[in-house]
Amino acid sequence: MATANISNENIAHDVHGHDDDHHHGNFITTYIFSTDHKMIAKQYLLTGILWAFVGGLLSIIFRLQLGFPGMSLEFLRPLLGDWISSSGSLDPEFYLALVTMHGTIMVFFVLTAGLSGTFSNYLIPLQIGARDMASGFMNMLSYWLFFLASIIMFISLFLETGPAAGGWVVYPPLSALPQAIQGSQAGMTLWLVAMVFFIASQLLGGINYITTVINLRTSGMSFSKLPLTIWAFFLTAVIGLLSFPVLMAASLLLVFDRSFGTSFYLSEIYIGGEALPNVGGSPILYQHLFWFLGHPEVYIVLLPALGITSEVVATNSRKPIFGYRAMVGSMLGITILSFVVWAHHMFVSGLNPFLGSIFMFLTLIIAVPSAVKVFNYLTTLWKGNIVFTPAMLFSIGLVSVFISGGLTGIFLGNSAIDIQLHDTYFVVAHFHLVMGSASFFGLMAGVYHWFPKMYGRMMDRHLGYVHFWLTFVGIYLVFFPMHYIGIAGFPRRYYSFTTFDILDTFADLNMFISVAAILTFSAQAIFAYNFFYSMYRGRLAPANPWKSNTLEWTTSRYPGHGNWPGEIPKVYRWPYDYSKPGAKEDYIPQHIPFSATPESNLPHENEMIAEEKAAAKVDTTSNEAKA
Ligand code: HEM
Ligand SMILES: [Cu+2]
Repeated sequence: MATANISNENIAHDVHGHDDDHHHGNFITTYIFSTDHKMIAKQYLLTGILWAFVGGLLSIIFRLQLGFPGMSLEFLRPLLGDWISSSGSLDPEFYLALVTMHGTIMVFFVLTAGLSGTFSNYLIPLQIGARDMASGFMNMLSYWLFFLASIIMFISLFLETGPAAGGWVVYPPLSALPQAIQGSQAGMTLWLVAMVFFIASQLLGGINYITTVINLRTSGMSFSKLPLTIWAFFLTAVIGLLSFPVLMAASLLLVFDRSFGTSFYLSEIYIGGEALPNVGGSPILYQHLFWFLGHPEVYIVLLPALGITSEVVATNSRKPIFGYRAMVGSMLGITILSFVVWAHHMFVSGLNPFLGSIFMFLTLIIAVPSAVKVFNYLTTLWKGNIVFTPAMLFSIGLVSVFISGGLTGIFLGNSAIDIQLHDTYFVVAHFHLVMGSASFFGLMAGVYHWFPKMYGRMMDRHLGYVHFWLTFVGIYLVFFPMHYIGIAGFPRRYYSFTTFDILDTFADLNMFISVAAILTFSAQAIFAYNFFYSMYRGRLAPANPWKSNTLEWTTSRYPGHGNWPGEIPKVYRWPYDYSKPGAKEDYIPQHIPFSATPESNLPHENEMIAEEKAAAKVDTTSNEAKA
């Protein structure tokens, strides 16, 4: 295999006219400092899976505390040492640190890097017909900056004072005052430094994705023929490029406040009876800066998952995606709107109620493009000749959790209602369904769908089914009850609720949630086994196992660096030519010229707008003449 790679590579390079000389195919340049987008994608995927395991484990630890408040956690002492107090319960400060690390790792390292990093890297060049990203070197740098960031964050777990404890949003003044709590000391500095590296990585990656999509599309691959995955990755990169720098600035200013005596976020503040010299800053400024990334971030996480779902649903319904233009339009709408709703996270920050009503209005408009997408998924499924692959189940599961979690967004978006629900478990339920679970399902759909391309082998579909059903049922069991305890007033981020009589009523439900969480987490072992076993022992994958139209399935089983050994295929049609009336097969890949399928060259009804229809008519007649 290694030799095949090298020869492919040489051919590719001759055709391509690369002048770089760094692919000698040795271990380091092939597997570690690789500039091949496919290898970088696999690095992102494996690192993402690793952090998903760590992040999940952290949540299991704090769920134990919440579900079984009286239980002795002594058995965790080998893992947690002094974070288990002498009474056998979890150290309260460490509880908050666990929540913080869980959120940060899951949002940034698993769902941003692991999901978007993997599939943007893997699919952009392969689906648009390019040999690699615009800059392979920057791409490699992007992965390694991410890796460095994640290691810095991880190391903070081993500090004597523990990792950052301030929630994934690390609001000042708590985060700005090292003397406030243990979790504001070195751990907070490492958190901020890690985020700066992570954002640098995201910016390098994003610039590459955008440049590649704009400049390196193969002949015929117009924007209107782009697979929806690529549209999603492209717009995700745009969102990231415009919003991440704001968090980078916010983090740097916070470092200044903490370490260099500035007062960006602090003013007139007393700690332990002592008046601090800070004047003129505002912690609310930080909230604005944070949520200017924080809200778009939820779409940075979600859009790629929605793109993957479009691809998987169309392929496995054997139908053209319904409303391609509406899908692109709604993603554009989401992209733009995601920048103007950030203050819906700040309804209780003392925001002027008039401003609140404007943000409420803008927030509720986002429901429109979201609903358009849901409608189009369902209409694509409607009367489809559905093939229930594991990827398809996870995609349908995504649509389900996206609806369930999206609906509660409409409640929260109303500023008057949000005042009751803010910082309760209702919010936790909302975002875990709509962001956490939906994106996780998108990640899984992507892995099951593209595994055969990435590793040349098939995953076991029966294990995939078991994995899906346990996860799907498990996720609802975990997050659905949270709505109820949230409406009843159960606050988020409380370490112990048993000291308040009123909260005692939730003990049973909390135990239920914890048990469900442990089972759902354990079920992921089935996936891990299937993934790693299939990588080496899975059935060899056929060239195009799902009979899909997109270009990645036209490459060889182990495409070398450069993707296509000879010329890059040209593109003639959009990616959703499934079940065309008159066609011999129920799919016609994008690189098949119209002249090869004259019997079926009339467009699907909803495929083209008027002038394109006219052009297509001319096209088909001339093709027919040729044929
Ligand atoms: C119909 C669309 C949506 C609306 C109207 C909406 C509205 C809201 C509102 C108002 C809040 C603040 C609640 C509070 O803090 O009290 C919120 C929180 C949140 N939403 Fe949404 N949302 C929507 C969709 C989404 C999507 C698609 C995602 C993820 C991809 C998402 C992720 C989150 C997250 C992560 C939080 C909580 C952040 C935190 O406090 O730590 N939301 N949502
Ligand atoms: Cu938001």
